Amino acid sequence: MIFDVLTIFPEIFDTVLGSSIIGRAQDAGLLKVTAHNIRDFSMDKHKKTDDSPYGGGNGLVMLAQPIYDAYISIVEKLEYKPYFIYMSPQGKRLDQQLVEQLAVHKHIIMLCGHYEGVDERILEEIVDEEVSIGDYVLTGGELPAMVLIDAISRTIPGVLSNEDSYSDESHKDGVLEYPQYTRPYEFRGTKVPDILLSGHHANIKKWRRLQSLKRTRERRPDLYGQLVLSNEDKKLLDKDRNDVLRE
Ligand code: 4H3
Repeated sequence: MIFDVLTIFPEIFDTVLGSSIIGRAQDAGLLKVTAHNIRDFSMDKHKKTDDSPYGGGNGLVMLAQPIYDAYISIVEKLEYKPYFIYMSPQGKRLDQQLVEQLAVHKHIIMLCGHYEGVDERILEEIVDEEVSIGDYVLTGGELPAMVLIDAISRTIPGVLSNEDSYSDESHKDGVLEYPQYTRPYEFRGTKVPDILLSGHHANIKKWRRLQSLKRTRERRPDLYGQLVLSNEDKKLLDKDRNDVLRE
């Protein structure tokens, strides 16, 4: 999968996306992230990338021309059209379902805005979709772009190791993850739940499923309301309720 990012701060992508799992995936050729400096495409003698808004008001608006030319420099070599995303608080809110939907594209170009935003004509001309990572405003689209690249990348087969594969984790099937423990057995007076030391894999699986369901019910009633509980799930929750009542 290919990600091209249009930004006035290309250097911040190297460290974040060059480290850890995403960095390893890039080395392995599973994905490639390239940050392009919009400033390189400015026609202005001062390499300007922004100007004051028509109609007046505070702040600056990013110029259409350098963004458009940066875009053309990427697509002119291609015989297909990459999917173009503008990171924006006005976009569709990102969740795991949207991540998976976007992961079908083999090539995504992302535009990171600054200041008061970008000239509307760029959005009309080349943007396929606006995506927001949440209902808050940031000073630039770079952090959202990195969030989106990370979230999409870890759904690509081979990016995560088999052990922590993408298949059984929070939000994948609408429930939160169960609690995890590692050594030592006792930490500041709290022991690891006995079931996890029992070696009984079927019971451990049931216990984890129950913890996931209870956690989701407690912390994310909105997600819990959307769940379709299996008969097995209902049995686990019923048994747990009876156990609690008996205590
Ligand atoms: C995305 C971008 C929040 C998000 C962003 C988000 C700066 C967009 C500029 C940039 C515009 C003005 N803030 N929630 N900020 O995903 O280009 O908003």
